Amino acid sequence: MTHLKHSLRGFLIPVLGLLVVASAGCGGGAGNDPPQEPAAEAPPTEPLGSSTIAGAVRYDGDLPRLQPLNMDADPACAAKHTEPVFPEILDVDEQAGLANVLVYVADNLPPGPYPLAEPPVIDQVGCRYTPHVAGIMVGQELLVLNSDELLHNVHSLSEINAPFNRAMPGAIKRATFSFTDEEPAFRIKCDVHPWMSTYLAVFDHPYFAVTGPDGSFEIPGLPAGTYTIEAWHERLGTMRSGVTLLDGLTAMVDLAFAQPESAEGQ
Ligand SMILES: [Cu+2]
Repeated sequence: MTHLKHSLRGFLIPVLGLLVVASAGCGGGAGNDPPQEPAAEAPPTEPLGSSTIAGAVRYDGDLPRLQPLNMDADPACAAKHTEPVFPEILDVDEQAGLANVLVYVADNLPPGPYPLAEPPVIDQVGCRYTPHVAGIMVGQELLVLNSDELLHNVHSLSEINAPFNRAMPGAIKRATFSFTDEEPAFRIKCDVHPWMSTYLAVFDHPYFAVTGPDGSFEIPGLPAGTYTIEAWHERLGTMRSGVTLLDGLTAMVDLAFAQPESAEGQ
C-alpha cells in the first residue's frame, strides 16, 4: 500500500509538471502555432454620429495680477520678445472667456473603434510651447517642433505613459512621441527654461477639444445620447456637466469656473 502511494506520487508529479508547461506554452504563444491575435479594426473615416456639443467656458472671478515672465535666465529668449510675455496660467478675454481648457466626453460613449482626431503639433517658439494645452489619441504621433535656434528639452511628467526627456538643440527641428495608454492631462516642460510648460492628455476616443481665446469649444460627430463632459484647467481643476444630444443637432453647454480662494491676490 505504501509502495503504491509512492508510485502514484511519482506518477502525478511529472504529469502536473507537464500540465504547467503546456499551459505556459499556450498562454505565452511559445508553441509551434503562431498566436492568433484578433485583427485590429480599422478606425472609421466617417463620424459615428451627427450631433455636436458646443459652448464656452467662462471664468467668474477677479483676474490675478500676473507678472510678466522673466526670461533673463536665457538672454537669447528675452531677445525674442519686444512686448511683455505673461504666463498662460489664466488666459481670460474681456468677456470672461477662458482659454486653454480641455473639454472632453467622460462617459457613455458607444463602443469603438472611433474616427481619428487630428494629432497635435506642439512648437517651441520664442521659448514657449504652442499650443499650451492639447489632446491626442492612444497610438497617435505627437510632433514637437523647434522653431527656435536654441537648445530646448522636451520633458514629459507623464505617470501612466512612459515619461520622456529629449534634448532638442537648435539644429534638431522635429521630434515625435507616441502614447500607449489613456492618461489625464500631464505637464511637459523644458528644463532649460523653467517657464515653458505645455499640457497633454491622452484619450482612447476623439471627443475632446481645447477652448480658444474666447473660451469656445466644439466637439462634433457624436451619436445622439446623454453624456457627461468634463472640463479641465491647469489651475482651476475639473468640473463636470451632463448633456443630452439629439440627432443632427448641436447642444450648447456653458461652463463657468469660480475663482479659487488660492487665486486671490495672485
Ligand atoms: Cu526651452
